[in-house]
Formats: sequence, structure tokens, C-alpha cells
Amino acid sequence: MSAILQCGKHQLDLSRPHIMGILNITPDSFSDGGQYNTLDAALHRAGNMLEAGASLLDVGGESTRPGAKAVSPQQELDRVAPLVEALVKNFDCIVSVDSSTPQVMTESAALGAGLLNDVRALQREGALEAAAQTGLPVCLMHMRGEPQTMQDAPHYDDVAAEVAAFLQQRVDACVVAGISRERIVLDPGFGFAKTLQHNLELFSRLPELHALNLPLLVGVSRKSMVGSVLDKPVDQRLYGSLALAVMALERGGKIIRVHDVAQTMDALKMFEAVQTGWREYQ
Ligand code: 8Y7
Repeated sequence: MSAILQCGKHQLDLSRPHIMGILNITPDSFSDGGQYNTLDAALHRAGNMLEAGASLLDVGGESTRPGAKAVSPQQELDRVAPLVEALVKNFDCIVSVDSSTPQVMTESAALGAGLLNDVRALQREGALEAAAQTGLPVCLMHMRGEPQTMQDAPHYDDVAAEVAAFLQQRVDACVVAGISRERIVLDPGFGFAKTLQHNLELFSRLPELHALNLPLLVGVSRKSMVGSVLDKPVDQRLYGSLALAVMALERGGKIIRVHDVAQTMDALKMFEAVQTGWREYQ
């Protein structure tokens, strides 16, 4: 596995873990009530996340929350492009674009984005080709069906094995399309077409996904698996999310996708101090 992910003009050193800050601009983004839907507010929030230690910022214009309305490619582009452009202009950071739309991938890359994050693992018509053309790395996430219907009784005989098989199949499709393994990050897709039990089992079996020998991205921040276990609403899921972030790091996760960057950074620093840095404290 390559230790360096070349994200446009930035390099991400994957011998250490990183935090990806979530910068949602969808008006119906579920956990911040859409309050950051203006450009200025998003830039302000971006600056705070970077100051707190985020290595990447994930920008998305389509809500993938179960039951969310679909947006047209043009609407998505109109939401995403101005923010990608402004982030690239104002900050020296890796901008990740959360999109399944070929047009958005192409435009975002031209504007200086550094990573393509696709919850549909480049399965949309034209997505593999568009992503390949950009030369950017891609994050392939596991999901079944579409966000609108994915929570309608998902079934697996063996959730970890089936997620791994799906991801392997998407890696193969990428390689055929000209996206080499050095450009691929994998994500089990917590909360996407999975029951609470599936999510918990998949999380506990995260190390099995290392058999694919590619870096893992984990996104569990404020998700329903935290809410269900704790019986808490979305604004009270920070401590549960931090617990899972540390467990993801322990299980080899390399990029942790979160809303609460500063808090997760403290957890990540403690993990790293124990993991590799203890000699420095002698
Ligand atoms: C994930 C994601 C979301 C995730 C990756 C939310 C866009 C739902 N979750 N992308 N996107 N992995 N790669 O709660 O887990 O943030 S949206």
C-alpha cells in the first residue's frame, strides 16, 4: 500500500491518520440544520476546521440522508463549484468533493479539488471515466441502492464479507478504467443500506477490510448508529462519535470523516501519542 496519496498538488501522508472535516452546503443537511449554507459561513467554518487540524475538507451538494430529495446535476454543480473555488483560493488544503455526478467531478477537479468522494463508488453512468480523467484519487464507499430507499430492510448473510467483495469489485472496475490502486481509498459506508446490527458488526470487523490492502476512510460522526445505541438526538452524539473515532483508528482507519474536528483531533493526538509517539515523551 502506498503511504502517499497524491491529491492534486497536495500530498497526504497515510503513514499517519488524518481528519476530514465535513463542510455541508445542502440546505437540508441533517446535523447542522442548514445554518452554514451561505458561502461566507462555509468559509468561516472551513477556516476553523483547518486551524483545528483537518487535513481535508469534504464538500457536498447532495444530501445523502435517507429520504432526501434528489438534486439535478446543474443544481449540484451550482452549490459545489463556488465553494470548491473559494476554498482552493483561500486555503492551502485538500478539498474533497462528495459527489456521484461525472460533471461535478470534472468541474471540481478543474477548480483545484484534491479528492473525489463518491458514496456510489463510481457506479453512475460516466463516473468511472470522468474520475479517471481527473487524475485525482477516489474514495469508493459501499452502499446498496439509493439513499432514498437504502434503509428499506437491508439484508446481508455476512456483512463484512459482502462489503469487502463489493469494494474489491469496484477496485477492479477502477483499475480497468485507468484509476490505479495508488489512487484508491476504501470506505465501508456506515449507515448506508445497513441496520444498526450490520453497522456494529461491520465496525467490529473493520480489520478484515485490510485484506484489500488499501487505505480506509471511516465516517461515523453523529450517525444513527451512535444515536440508536445512546438513544440521543443528533446534537448529543459527540462523545459516542469520539469513542468510535478512536476505535476506527485502533482498527487501522486512516482518514476519519467528522463534523467536530477540534474534539476529534484531541482524540487522534492521544491515539498517536500512545501508538507511536511515546518515545518522544521519555
Ligand atoms: C459518508 C460520506 C456521508 C461516509 C464517505 C453523513 C458523503 C452522511 N457519509 N462519505 N458521506 N463516508 N466517504 O452522516 O461515511 O455524513 S453523508
